[in-house]
Amino acid sequence: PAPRTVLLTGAAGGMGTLMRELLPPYGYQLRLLDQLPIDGEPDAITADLSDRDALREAVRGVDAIIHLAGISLEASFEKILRANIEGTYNLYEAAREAGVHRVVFASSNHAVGFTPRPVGDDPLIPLDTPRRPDTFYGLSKSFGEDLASFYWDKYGIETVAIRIGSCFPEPTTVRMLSIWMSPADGARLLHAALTAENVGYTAVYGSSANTRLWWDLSSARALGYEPQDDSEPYAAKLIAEQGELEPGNPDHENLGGAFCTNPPIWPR
Ligand code: NAI
Ligand code: 15L
Repeated sequence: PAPRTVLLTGAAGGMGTLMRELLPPYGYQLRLLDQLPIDGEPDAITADLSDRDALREAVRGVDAIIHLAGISLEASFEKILRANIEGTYNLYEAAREAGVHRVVFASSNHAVGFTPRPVGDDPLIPLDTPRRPDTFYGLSKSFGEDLASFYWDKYGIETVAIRIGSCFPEPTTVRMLSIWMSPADGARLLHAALTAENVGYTAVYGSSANTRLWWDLSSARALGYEPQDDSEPYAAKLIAEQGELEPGNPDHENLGGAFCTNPPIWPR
């Protein structure tokens, strides 16, 4: 049967806030978790991913988990280790103990961020491109994908890992024109990832059907995802303000953009 009760981790964050509005119309009953309290949601669970008892409680009785919680940008290795690497492990362990069979994991383009972006007639970036994390953050998403694959092979917990591009109400950079996922398409993709049958471990790229798309959406479409949006209406204004992406500019050469060139935050 299709999942109904879904634990949404990271519910106080940018995407979590958008998905709290957009997912219930699909019929889901959301249980919310975040380290931060959520205004107007007294039943939300306020807990850190390091709190294994709280996670055990949070996953009890849910049909599936959407795992958005974690540090969503570059940070020190120690912080990433605790929130994203150990935190994701703690959540999968809780899922295993409780018999939750489906997780949707928010991976990121930054797991493969050092992949050169397509230029001109270059082919779209395929799903099986080698992992090339661009930050400790991207490294934690790469780990999360492997962790999810492991929990499928070893314990039969299914995961759809979504390498999300940029999920914000509007694209705000020229790079984002190629990887933008509108919030409405984000909800469509999460719904497809929750309801597709026999996904085992599946990774997909997550974006809208952008005119300037850089990657292959076929594995997402194979889940039943039919994107409805395209960033192109935003293109003229962003390009007028920021200029086109420049070949030879190291901030523009790779999928991960400036994540590839920012110095790592170290030590902190
Ligand atoms: P965000 O930073 O706005 O939200 C993340 C939420 O996780 C925050 O509310 C934060 O309090 C919570 N959190 C962080 N560490 C925690 C911990 N140790 N325990 C409990 N809660 C914790 O991020 P956003 O943009 O909403 O992204 C959601 C997820 O999707 C993240 O995992 C991010 O890495 C991933 N993602 C998002 C993209 C986007 O464009 N928004 C692109 C690619 C990936
Ligand atoms: C991400 O992984 C981040 O979580 C998000 O804040 C954006 O920076 C996005 O990637 C991006 O690459 O635009």
